[in-house]
Amino acid sequence: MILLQRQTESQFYGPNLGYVLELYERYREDPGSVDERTREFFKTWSPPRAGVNGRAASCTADVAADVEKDVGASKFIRHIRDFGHMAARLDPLGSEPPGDPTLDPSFYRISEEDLEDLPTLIIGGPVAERTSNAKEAADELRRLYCRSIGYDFGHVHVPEERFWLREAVESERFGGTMGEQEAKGLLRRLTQVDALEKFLHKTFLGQKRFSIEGNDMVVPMINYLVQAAAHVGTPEVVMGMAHRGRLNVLAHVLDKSYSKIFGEFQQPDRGESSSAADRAGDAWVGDVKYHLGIRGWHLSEEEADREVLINLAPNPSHLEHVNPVVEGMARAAQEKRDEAGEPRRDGEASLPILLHGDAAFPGEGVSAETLNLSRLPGYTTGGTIHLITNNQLGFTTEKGDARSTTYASDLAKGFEIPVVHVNADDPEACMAVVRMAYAYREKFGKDFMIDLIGYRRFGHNEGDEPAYTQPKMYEIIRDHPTVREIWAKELERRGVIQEGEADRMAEETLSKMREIQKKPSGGIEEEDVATDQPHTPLVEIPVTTVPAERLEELNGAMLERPEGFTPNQKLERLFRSSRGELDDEDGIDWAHAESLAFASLLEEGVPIRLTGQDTVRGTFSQRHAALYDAETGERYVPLQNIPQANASFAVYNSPLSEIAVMGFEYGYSVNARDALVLWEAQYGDFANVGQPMIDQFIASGQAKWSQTSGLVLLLPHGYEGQGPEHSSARLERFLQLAAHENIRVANLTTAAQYFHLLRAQAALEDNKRPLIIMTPKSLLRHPMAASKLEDFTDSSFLPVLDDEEARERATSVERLILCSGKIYTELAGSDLREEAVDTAVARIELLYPFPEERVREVIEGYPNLHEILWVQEEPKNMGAWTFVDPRLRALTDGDIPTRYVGKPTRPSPAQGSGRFHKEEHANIVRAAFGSVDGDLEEAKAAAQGTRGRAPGPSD
Ligand SMILES: Cc1ncc(C[n+]2csc(CCOP(=O)(O)OP(=O)(O)O)c2C)c(N)n1
Repeated sequence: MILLQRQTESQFYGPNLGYVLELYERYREDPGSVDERTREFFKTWSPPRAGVNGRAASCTADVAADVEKDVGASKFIRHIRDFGHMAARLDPLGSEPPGDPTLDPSFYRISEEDLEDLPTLIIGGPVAERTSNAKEAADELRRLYCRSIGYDFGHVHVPEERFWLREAVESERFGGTMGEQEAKGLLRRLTQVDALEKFLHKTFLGQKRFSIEGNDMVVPMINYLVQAAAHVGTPEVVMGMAHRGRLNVLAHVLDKSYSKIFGEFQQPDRGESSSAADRAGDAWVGDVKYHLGIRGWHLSEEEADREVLINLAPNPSHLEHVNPVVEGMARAAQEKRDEAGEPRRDGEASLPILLHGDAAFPGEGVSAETLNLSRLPGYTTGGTIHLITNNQLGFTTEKGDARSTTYASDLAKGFEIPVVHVNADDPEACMAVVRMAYAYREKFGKDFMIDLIGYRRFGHNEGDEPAYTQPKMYEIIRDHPTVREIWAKELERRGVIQEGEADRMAEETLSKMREIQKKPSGGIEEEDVATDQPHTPLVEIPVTTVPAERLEELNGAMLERPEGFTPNQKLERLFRSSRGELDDEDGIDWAHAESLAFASLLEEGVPIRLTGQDTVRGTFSQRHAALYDAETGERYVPLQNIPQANASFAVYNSPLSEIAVMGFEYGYSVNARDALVLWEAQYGDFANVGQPMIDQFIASGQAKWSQTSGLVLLLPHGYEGQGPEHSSARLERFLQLAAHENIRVANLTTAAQYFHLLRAQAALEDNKRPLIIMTPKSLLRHPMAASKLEDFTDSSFLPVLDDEEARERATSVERLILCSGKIYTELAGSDLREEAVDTAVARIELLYPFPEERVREVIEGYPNLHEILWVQEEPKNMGAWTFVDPRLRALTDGDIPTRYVGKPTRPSPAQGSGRFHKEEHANIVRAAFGSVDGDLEEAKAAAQGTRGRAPGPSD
């Protein structure tokens, strides 16, 4: 209302006038609907009576009718701008747009003649300048907003952006008639796109290619984006897409040669499965050709020396799941990490482009999670260009069954992403839209969504008969001309090309393909299928000790606070007492060890990125990677400020997501090979919300695509009576996925082991592997898990920890308990252990790759063994039992019986009742140290005793 008070009547014009009139109308209908000050203002204000020649006439007796017209006209104009897309002709197959009654002036009881009487001032913007009355202006707006482009911006709340978008549309800055050269170039490109599909269709009959036909404009639109990126010197375009149109994108965006593409069709077995099988045993299993990634270079047309790398991410069949991975890759390319502090981000250093399916985008939750990352400081990539390849069908499913929204793109509106729907049969419109999208990203550094509405010429794949399910639609498609034909006709009409020229162009393109096909093909070239060493063996665990003086210095630096910083007193006291001295008798605890590992790596020039839910503080209040000034709230991150650091340290609380954030970190780790990238789950079991990322990328990315990652997953795991959730990080799942040294899986028991394993992970170079660590909860502060300074300075990571005490009396040991993780502290801390002089307790800290030799050494170190027990806290069908059992048997040739002590098989990982949990664990420990013959009975009885009981309260 300040606006109203400050301005006199004569100052209201254009959108302001419209706004005031609308408000005035509301006031007249219901004075209570406007605020007090506005009411006061309207008591003495009269709406202007507009004449064609501009200035308002003063209010007269017919003011009410005039006001109604003025307000109606103003509303009508606003609705064209906001809802014109409802009347736009967006469907190439000619279906009627839904329309909207508010797009007709009669809805406001005004006629076209009334509009002629009104000035353009009421419209405002560039259209007002080139028209002479409201009728002309409204016609112009209908031309802009209701033809083959639907601008859907009403949800954008930032005024500056909204005005920019409106101005862009109405000035036609990105549209207008295309110049001859560009128009011809576009015809050439569409001819190539069309010819490739037709050629593959005829030549390789029946082979799947997921043709792009019906959405051919995808290719020139992406071409434009790549060219625009090259123009401003963006070094990398990172793209994610699914199967649809991928071959065409490979050929005409990434310049993959026709001969290679044809070669793969000719030798599908070679292209799609294990071309590298000879070298890599049967580890490198490959992937189908429409999933493979590729990296290609594109030269800027204007400046030949400007190259842009186009990085098309490989993707699994799991639609939309590559989205966060691409975002992570793009972010990695945007950050400079070679100096201390936070990484420095340059949003122009990469351009992410995501292609979506019209069924998959609204349907798959990962789409929403990825959009939610777009403006978060730890995840933003300065704007992603999204393009829905909307063919109006998802396999056989129509939109009414596929989504609860009007448009396939509506999800984006919740994130205030501007949306433009465009008819894929109008090439000029499509190019205008993509230009606007790029310019918007440049200007605001935010996402933009293009909903490219086309159709699908064939079935879901080329073997499918679409007429079974969509007979009417396919009747139309059968006779529908291709966009190439439509554009060629238009250019003929404009006189840009001669009659017959387009046909000749098509014939030449096809015959070139025939020529290439006739030449003997080399088939697949090596770099297409394997960009990395597919099967580099793991290195030996390196030496990762750090001298005490260095650790002392780093520790001291981490305890420094900037001048004037007021720490939280309680936390500071805690820090000083527990982290002050490295060699005090309590030892170094888990989180402290982690900070020392990070500090030492930063000193060695290894950048670190650590994210997860509440990770900055740590779920268990253990980490405190950032400190907050008690008076100002200002944040201080010691690891970003230690003078020894030679690389960046990034730590972010993630949004409440698993799948998108895990995918993001995977992508980041793939593209930031210099960095140690860690994702932490709040509790390990929540990681299964991101299971597709684990299955499809982390565990198998290397086998399918030679994509290597050194991502670390930190998964809190351990049975502490907290209920079925919050206990298990599903260790068994990772062990089941483990093969050909694809990942490393650890279940650690000491702070020093954690320190060394983090450092060992950072040391991986060409042989990167994801590392899965079961991290502790109660062990974070458990005295048995704390380590002495010499464990950091003199020892490296040990895959197996033998029982040092029992080793002294090795010949008297008859029973070897093997275990992993937290149950060790229960076994080793038990009074029963003292008495069990015939028993040794050893820990397997690295479960995969299984440290066979070390385990053998431990077993052979006890020459009088009668039996080996595997003791675990997880139910029998979970944890590591089924993984270690055959391996132990193989190691001992069955000479020493191996037995299981623990819970029976169960459908749910943990007890609901804390009390029963305690009892059961006590029984497991008793059974483990029980007599050699009767050991299991007690555990069994304990387990049976709890079976069937009602679980206790849980969250
Ligand atoms: C996560 C997931 N669920 C199901 C499928 C099976 N599937 C493959 S394609 C497809 C339809 C996709 O439709 P749309 O998103 O419109 O893309 P289009 O194939 O039409 O381009 C389905 C359901 C899949 N690949 N991924």
